[in-house]
Amino acid sequence: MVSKKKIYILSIAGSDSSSGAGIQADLKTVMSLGGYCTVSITSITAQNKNKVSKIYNLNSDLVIDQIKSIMEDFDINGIKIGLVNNKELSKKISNYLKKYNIPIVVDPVFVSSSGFEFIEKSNYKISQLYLSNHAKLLTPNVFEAEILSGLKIKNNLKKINESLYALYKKFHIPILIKSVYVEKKNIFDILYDGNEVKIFKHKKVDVSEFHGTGCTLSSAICFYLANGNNLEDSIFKARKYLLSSLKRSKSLDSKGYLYH
Ligand code: PXL
Repeated sequence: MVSKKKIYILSIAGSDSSSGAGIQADLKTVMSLGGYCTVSITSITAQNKNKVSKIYNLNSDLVIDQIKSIMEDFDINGIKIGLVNNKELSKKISNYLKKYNIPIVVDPVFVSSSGFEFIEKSNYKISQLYLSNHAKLLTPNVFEAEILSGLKIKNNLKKINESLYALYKKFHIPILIKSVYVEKKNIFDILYDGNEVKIFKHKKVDVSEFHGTGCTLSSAICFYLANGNNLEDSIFKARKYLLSSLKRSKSLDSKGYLYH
C-alpha cells in the first residue's frame, strides 16, 4: 500500500502517552501507509486506555511556531487537525492556514475513549467552527455530532440524516459521522457532502473498545486525500485500512490498542 510519490502530512493534535490516539496514532497511520508525518503538538496528555490523568496545553505561539517551521520547510500535501482544546488557539490556527490550498481534515475531538472531556462544550462548538473554516471534511463520532448539531441521534438513520443536514448548514463542508450502530453486526460511517448521503458499511470486528480508531480513520482519510483521491475513495480506502488494523489487533490480542 506504499504510494509512489512521498506524501507529507502535518498533524496538529495532542500527544497520547499510551500511543493509542492523538499524534502517535497519526504518525503510525501515515507512516504505515507510506507517507511522512510531521506534527504540531497542541497538548500533552498523561493517559492509558482507562483514564486521562493529566493534560498540559502548550502555549499557542509554540503551536503556531511548530506549524510555521513545518510549512516553511516541507511541501505538505495534507493537514489533519485533532485535539485543539481552546477557541483562541483554533482561531489562530485557522488564520494561519487560510493561505494554503491543501486538503484539511478536522477530527473534532471532544472526549477521550476513556471518557475524559478535553474541552467545555460552548468553547468546543466555537473552536470547531474556526478549525473547519478551510477544511475539506469534518469527522465527528455520534456523540460529537450530537453536541455540534444540538440534535439527539440515538443510532437512528433518520435522526442521523437530520444531524448531517444541520451540521452541513453550520459548517458548509462535507460531514462524516463515524461509527454509527444502526444494525447489530455492522458499523456505518455516513457522509453528507451537500448533495447526497452516502453510507459506508462494514462488519463489526468483534473486539472490545479500541483506543485511537477515530484518529486513525481521519489521518488515513487525510493521507488518501493528500495523495489525490477524491473524498469518497479516500474514505473507502481509509476504512479498509482501519478495518485491517482492527483485525490484526484482534488476532494479536492487543488489549485495546491498535496495531497499525
Ligand atoms: O481519540 C481522541 C483523542 C484525540 N487526541 C488525544 C487523545 C484522544 C483520546 O484519548 O488522547 C490526544
